[in-house]
Amino acid sequence: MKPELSESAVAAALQSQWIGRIYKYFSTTGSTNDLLKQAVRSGDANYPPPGTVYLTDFQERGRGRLDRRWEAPPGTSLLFSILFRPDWPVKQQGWLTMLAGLAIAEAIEEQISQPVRLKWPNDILLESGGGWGKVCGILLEGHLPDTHQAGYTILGIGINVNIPADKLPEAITLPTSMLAATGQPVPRLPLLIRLMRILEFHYEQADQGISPQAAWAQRLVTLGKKVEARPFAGPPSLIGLAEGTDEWGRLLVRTADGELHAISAGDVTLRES
Ligand code: BT5
Repeated sequence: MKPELSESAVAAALQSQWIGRIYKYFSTTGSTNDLLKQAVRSGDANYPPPGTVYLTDFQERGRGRLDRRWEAPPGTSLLFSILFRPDWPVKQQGWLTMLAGLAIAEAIEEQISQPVRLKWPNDILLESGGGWGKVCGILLEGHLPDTHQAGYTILGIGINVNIPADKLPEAITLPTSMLAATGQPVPRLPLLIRLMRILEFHYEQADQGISPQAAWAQRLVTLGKKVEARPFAGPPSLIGLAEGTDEWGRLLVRTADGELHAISAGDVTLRES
């Protein structure tokens, strides 16, 4: 039987101009980010082109940030990576995290009519059993241009679409899936097609210098809350009020001594008191 997300099925339904024009499906792989990175490293500045998508139905070594694991039973999720070659200033690369979160939130909302929120910096959340659960994570990996290679950024997306509640993986942040949150299985092809289209729109806006920050920040559950932030670089951990984000997507946390800290990468947990 032809897989639901086969190359011909995606080509026939495609709504986007350049994201997904080149699309490869793998029934199993290690990690789609690794596979696409290999293709980029063995290609040149023009190939594979921006918008190339590699998608799989199962990852043996799916990764989160800091080499954490990303786990999903076969055929239940959207697990894919997209290549970008933004010629943006380095600081603006943070816009990719924001526009990806925004696009994923909008695409999920379209399919299930349930509000989607974001947790700084890269979690996409759905209401599930009285709390916000992580339905999707994103992993951005990149390389700045140098004498040997053109710059690129790979956006890895893992969306828990039809993982049954009792098959959700062990996780730091409460995990959920679209199925677990709504009680209904969700067809994956329309979600993928719409997501590629919406992502393309937001990327083109950013390419024209229009910032995704305001729309992104509006969806953050993190703002106005007392948080514990563990930056990947810098101080080990700080507790304070998440006051806002800056134009590059850094989280601004005010500690009890009145100092404002800007965190560009890390983990955040909400504190009750
Ligand atoms: C992420 O990292 O959330 C990024 C996940 C990116 C996955 C995609 S799938 C396609 C592409 N290819 C890859 O190899 N990766 C990308 P982070 O914020 O560090 O969260 C990782 C943590 O999430 C883990 O340590 C677990 O606690 C938890 N986790 C693992 N699998 C999960 C799942 N399916 N749903 C919710 N949480 C999960």
